[in-house]
Formats: sequence, C-alpha cells, structure tokens
Amino acid sequence: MGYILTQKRIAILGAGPSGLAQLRAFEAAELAGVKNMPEIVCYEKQNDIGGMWNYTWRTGLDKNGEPVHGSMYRYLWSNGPKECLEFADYSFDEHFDRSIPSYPPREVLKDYIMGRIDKRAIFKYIRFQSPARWITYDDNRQKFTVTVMNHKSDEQETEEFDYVIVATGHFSTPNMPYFEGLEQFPGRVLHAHDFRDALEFKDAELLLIGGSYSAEDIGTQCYKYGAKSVTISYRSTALGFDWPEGIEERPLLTRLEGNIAHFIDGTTKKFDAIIMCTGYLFHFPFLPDELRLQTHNCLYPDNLYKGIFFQSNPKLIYLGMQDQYFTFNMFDAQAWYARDVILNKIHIPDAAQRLQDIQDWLARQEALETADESIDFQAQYVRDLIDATDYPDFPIEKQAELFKAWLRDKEEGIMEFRNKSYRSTITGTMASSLPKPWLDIKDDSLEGFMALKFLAPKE
Ligand code: FAD
Ligand code: NA7
Repeated sequence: MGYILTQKRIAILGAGPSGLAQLRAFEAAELAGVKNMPEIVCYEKQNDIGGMWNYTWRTGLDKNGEPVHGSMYRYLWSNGPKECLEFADYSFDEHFDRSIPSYPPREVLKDYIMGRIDKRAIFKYIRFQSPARWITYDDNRQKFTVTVMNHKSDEQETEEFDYVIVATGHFSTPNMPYFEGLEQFPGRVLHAHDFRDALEFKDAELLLIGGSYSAEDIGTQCYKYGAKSVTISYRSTALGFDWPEGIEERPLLTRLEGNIAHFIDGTTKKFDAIIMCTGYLFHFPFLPDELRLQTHNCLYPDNLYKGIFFQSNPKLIYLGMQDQYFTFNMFDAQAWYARDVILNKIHIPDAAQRLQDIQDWLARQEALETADESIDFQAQYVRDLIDATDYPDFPIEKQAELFKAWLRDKEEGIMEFRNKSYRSTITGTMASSLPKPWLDIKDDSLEGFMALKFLAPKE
C-alpha cells in the first residue's frame, strides 16, 4: 500500500519581517509540541533574510536582473519609537542587554529583528534568489501551483501547495507621476525607492514631491547632510512642521521650465534635483487577476478578511499589506492568526460572514478623522488578532499612546523628536538618551551607535 501524504504544504513568498514572522509562528507551534506540522517552503527573491531592512547600494535591477527590492537608504534611523515595534516574545533588553535610545539607526534595528531568528532552524525552509514567477489555483483539486525562478540553479521550479502566504511587502515598486517639463529637466530625477545617499545632494537645491513619511525623512536627512535647500511640494496637505531655515513646503508642482519649477500658488524656484516621494504601488506580477490584491496604501485594504485572508480564496493569505503605524508586532499578530487557521485551531467563517466583518472594518476606517483615531484603529485591529491566539499578550493600547506622544513630539520639533526617550511596554525599561542630538550624529553604523556613551535613562 502506498504512503498517503496528508501533510499540508505551505508556500511563503518573501523572507522580510512578515515572512519571518510566519516562520517564527510555526517554529513556536512546533516547540510547543504541535504535531503534524505543515511542510513549509519560503521563496525569497534576495540572497538574505530581512526584506526592506537589507540595505543595498544597488538600484534598478539586482545581479539576477530582478527589480531591486530595497527602498532603504544610508543614514536611515527608525522613524518611530522602537518601543512601538517591540516583539512581545523578544524584547530589546533581551537582545542588547542594556538600555538603548528610542530611535536607533537601521543597522541596529535590523540586528534586533535578526536576533530573534534561529537561523539554523529557519534557513532550512528558505530558498534564496528564488522570486515567485506565477501562481495559479485549481478549484477542483484545491491546490496552488507555484512557479519560481531559481537563480542559483538557473532553472524554473514548479511545486504544489495547499496555502500560499504573500509576504512580499508593498514599499518597493515606485509610484512615479509625470509633471510637464520633466523630460527637459537638466538635473537628476529619481524616486525615493532609488534614493541611497544624502551626500549626493550636498549643496544642492532639492525639490521633493509628496507629503508623507518619505518626503519628511529624506528632506530632513538631506538637510542634515548639507543640502543647500529642501523644498517639499505637497498635493493634499502640507506636513506642517516648524521647519528649520533651509526647508520649506509649497503646494503642488504644476510644471517645469528647464530647471525652474512652477507651483500651483504661482511661485517659482530653481532646482538641481527632484526626488519623487510619491509612495508605492501594490505590485504582484506573479498573481493572476482572480488572486491579486488590488489596493492602495491604507489601514484596512478591502477584500482581506481579518486583514489577511483573501476573500474569494482564504487559502491565499496576505501579510503586512496595511499602511503601518505598527509593524513587527502587527506582522506577528497576523502570522500567529494565519498559522492557527492553517492548523485548524481557528475556524474561518463562511463568505457572507467574512464579508460582513470586512465591511464593518471598512466602515470604521471610513469614519476615521484624525491620526490619533487611526492609531487606535490599528491597535484595535492588532488586539482583535492577538486575543484569538497564544501570541504573548502585550499592551498594544499603551503602544498606541506612545505613537500619539510620538506625533506630538514631531509637532514640537521635527528635527529633535529622535532625541526623545520612551519606556518599553514589554519590560518597563526606560530608554537611555543619545549623548548628543540626532542632528549631530552622522555615523549610523551598528558599531558607531553602540559605541556612543548613552545617557542613563531618566526614570
Ligand atoms: P519587506 O520588508 O518589503 O520584505 C518583503 C520581502 O519579499 C523582501 O525580502 C523581498 O525581497 C521579497 N520578495 C519580493 N518579491 C518577491 C517575489 N516575487 N518572490 C519572492 N520574494 C519576494 N518600519 C518600521 O517599523 N520602522 C521604520 O523606521 C521604517 N522605515 C521604513 C523606511 C522605508 C524607506 C521603507 C520603505 C519602509 C520602512 N518601514 C519601517 C516599513 C517596512 O516596510 C517594514 O518595517 C517591513 O520591512 C515590512 O516587512 P515585509 O516583510 O512586509 O516587507
Ligand atoms: P505614502 O505614505 O504612501 O505617501 C505617498 C505620498 O505621495 C502622499 O503624500 C501622496 O499625496 C503623495 N503623492 C502620490 N501621488 C502623487 C502625485 N501624483 N503628486 C503629488 N503627490 C503625490 O508613501 P511614503 O513613501 O511617504 O511612505 C511609505 C513608507 O516608506 C512609510 O511607511 C515609511 O515608513 C517609509 P496625498 O497625500 O495622497 O495627496
């Protein structure tokens, strides 16, 4: 008699923080003694784990001819307090063994994210340099067919799975608008996705288009590293911070004449370079229409039950597709929930009930008026997920309050907010302080940061 294969097979696409959260969730179940674990294959386009947190100097195409995933740049420091993204099952204290400031640079945060990973335990699941190429679903057999390009063997591979988990991120494919005259602009025009080093724009008159995180962060960073002037041109709402001399905001660009930009308020200014901080497209070139999430950057994308399960086929799972106040711990909450559905610990209701649930959340999203309400909304979403699983309970509501304090701190001083410290909601440890203002610390390396003489926490 032949062997009957009953083990479920799961494909995870992407080994960034979301995909890693999913691997960690299954690892936790296995350690807790759950039997009949599914067979997992994680396909990752890059040659390492970490997703967006891997800095790459490359832009355009990677060495395999694939679009470069990375949008992070040199000298990037956390844009929110680390206390709001702390894992409930792996604290900053556990990782660093000392109190560190609330806004660490990228390498330091990456070190923390990676610290939770038992590489030996998870690398066996991951096939690197293997971008997903095409996915189909057979309704009769209830199986996904996943085709990937394995650049290591230079061969395409096709395998069947019961579940597919899309964790490919959504801050990678530029949304690049056109403005009249761009083709004649004599300087460099790039998207934030391709921005790598602020020093390239030292002494430059810089125009940034966009009114959100990228404009704010790239603008302040270019100022920090010596840009002559930074002008942020917004479409809907000005960021409205009390900018230092050298940074200003103007309403939307209408056209360019040579290197002269014309704005909607009739003003003009000459520029050396333009950076489009105009956000990203949700781009899933490996999915057919019937499986493809179509959305924009928002707190609750339509067609995802619990913000995770694709409505018309809940065996297709999307992680991290929300606009993000919460990041790593929200991905954990999603991954634990998805795991428990796959392990049959949580039952997914029928399509009508799922639809009702989605519509309830969408209506609540629609009613949001302020940033504080948006933060609470996302906290409630995370709460809804963690209450259903054995993910260690943590005070998500207190973290929401920290996010609100972060907003106030930014309003008080956009160039100073990274000098502030917060208390961990997981361990109660108060963050230490930077020995000098963020604006004056130019070295963003892990070694450079950890060598700083942090000031003792103010209890
Ligand atoms: P990603 O990190 O984007 O990882 C997705 C992974 O999928 C990548 O490894 C990619 O190579 C892989 N992949 C893509 N396509 C395929 C494919 N076809 N097949 C296989 N694999 C594929 N968050 C914070 O908490 N704090 C910050 O300070 C912060 N700063 C940010 C600054 C910038 C400039 C950007 C762009 C984002 C920032 N974020 C920040 C948000 C950041 O996106 C999240 O922290 C986190 O990286 C999202 O994790 P993810 O796994 O969902 O996606
Ligand atoms: P966001 O937060 O999605 O914001 C995109 C911004 O781009 C937003 O202000 C948009 O204006 C603006 N935008 C989009 N299209 C246009 C056009 N055509 N013209 C002018 N302005 C436009 O993306 P970010 O890159 O800032 O942040 C994404 C992540 O990266 C974030 O999580 C950070 O952690 C880093 P709108 O307000 O819609 O008028």
